[in-house]
Amino acid sequence: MFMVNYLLNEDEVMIRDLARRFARERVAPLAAELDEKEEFPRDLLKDMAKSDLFAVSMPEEYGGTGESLFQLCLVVEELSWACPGVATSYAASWLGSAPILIAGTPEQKRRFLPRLAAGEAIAAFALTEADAGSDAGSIKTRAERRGEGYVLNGTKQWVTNGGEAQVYTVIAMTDPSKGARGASAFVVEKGTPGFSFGKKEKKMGIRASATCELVFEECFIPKENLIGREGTGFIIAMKTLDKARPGVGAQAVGLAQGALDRAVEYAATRKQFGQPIISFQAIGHMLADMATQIEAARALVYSVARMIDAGAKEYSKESAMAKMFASDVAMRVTTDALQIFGGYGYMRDYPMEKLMRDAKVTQIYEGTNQIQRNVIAQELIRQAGRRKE
Ligand code: COS
Repeated sequence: MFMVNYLLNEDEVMIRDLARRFARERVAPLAAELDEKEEFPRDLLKDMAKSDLFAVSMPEEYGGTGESLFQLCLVVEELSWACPGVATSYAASWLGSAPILIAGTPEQKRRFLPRLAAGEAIAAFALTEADAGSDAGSIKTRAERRGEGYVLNGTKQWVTNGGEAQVYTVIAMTDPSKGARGASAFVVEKGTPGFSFGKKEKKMGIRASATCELVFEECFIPKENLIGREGTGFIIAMKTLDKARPGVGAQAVGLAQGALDRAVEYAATRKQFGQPIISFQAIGHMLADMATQIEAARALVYSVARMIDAGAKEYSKESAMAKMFASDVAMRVTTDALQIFGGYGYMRDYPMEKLMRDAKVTQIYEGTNQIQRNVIAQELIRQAGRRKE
């Protein structure tokens, strides 16, 4: 695969190559079967843990390779080339860990991060509810102060890694009268009395990932499991999403690259009218547009991840751009790649229809692309206001 040179350092090349080898040798051969059976890739994740992939973007003092969102994006991109569902299960564990990384106390970090960095446990992030998707501030799950802790009641929906994860970061209302400012973040461990799992969703794509309801019924959580201060849960959730969205961008880039590579290979070998279809300008131009869009998306995702790693204080806008742009590219590229495969592309024996199904969710989850545009527009308005002052 030829790529623009992104000046990766030695560690980054090593991690990318490790993830690439794992993705192509171990994940790719299983992708169709995991999709067909809607099976969670437990064994693959265990082997990823053995290869230290869960240590990526975790602090060194807790067994990680250092906090680098850029490296996480490289791994997610490579896994997505092979199977976006497997990549989702992997990336969602980092998403679930992010509230602890962002706002956890040293004690909470000591308790949870070593297990997560070693891949002995995986994490999940629970914000969305049946009536609170884009409008995340209107969640109803309640965390009521009682004795030395809180009692959780409510249901979370569409939680990636739900049922499979051991560690859950959950956003719940401690003071519903305050709206978004009345939310708080908690860590809840699997097995806590009063915490159970509802229905496992049947999805259109990323079917190798588990998506499940979380049910809290009089679930007591010790106060040591409150992340940050009471009332900061919504902000922690938004900061988590700001950091995680470039990862969705990386997923979109990886899966789009996977679709392009397969389409080029197909177009170079498939003959019609006595010649490989790649020699027809109609196909060549489609491939050229696909390759260019992917490179533009990759450049944006990488530069936003680098910007965050470099310590930028404000990056909601750029993070939303990376997620939105790359996922829109992925949808277009997979649609065109399927078109190049023609009738074969529509058949489930070929990988195109799966990649197109997998691409769709990247425009929806971690904030729909309409919400990303809102975030970007609001920031533009804010910046214009600042310039006037
Ligand atoms: N970082 C820090 N603070 C943020 C923030 C961010 N990225 N986004 C919002 N806030 C703060 C606001 O500054 C505001 O604080 P004050 O109450 O002190 O003014 C508060 O949070 C509420 O923000 P806002 O008024 O913009 O919230 P809305 O109710 O309009 O909700 C959100 C808009 C942010 C929820 C919406 O744009 C969004 O992102 N929805 C998608 C949610 C999502 O991604 N869900 C996926 C679930 S996880 S897979």
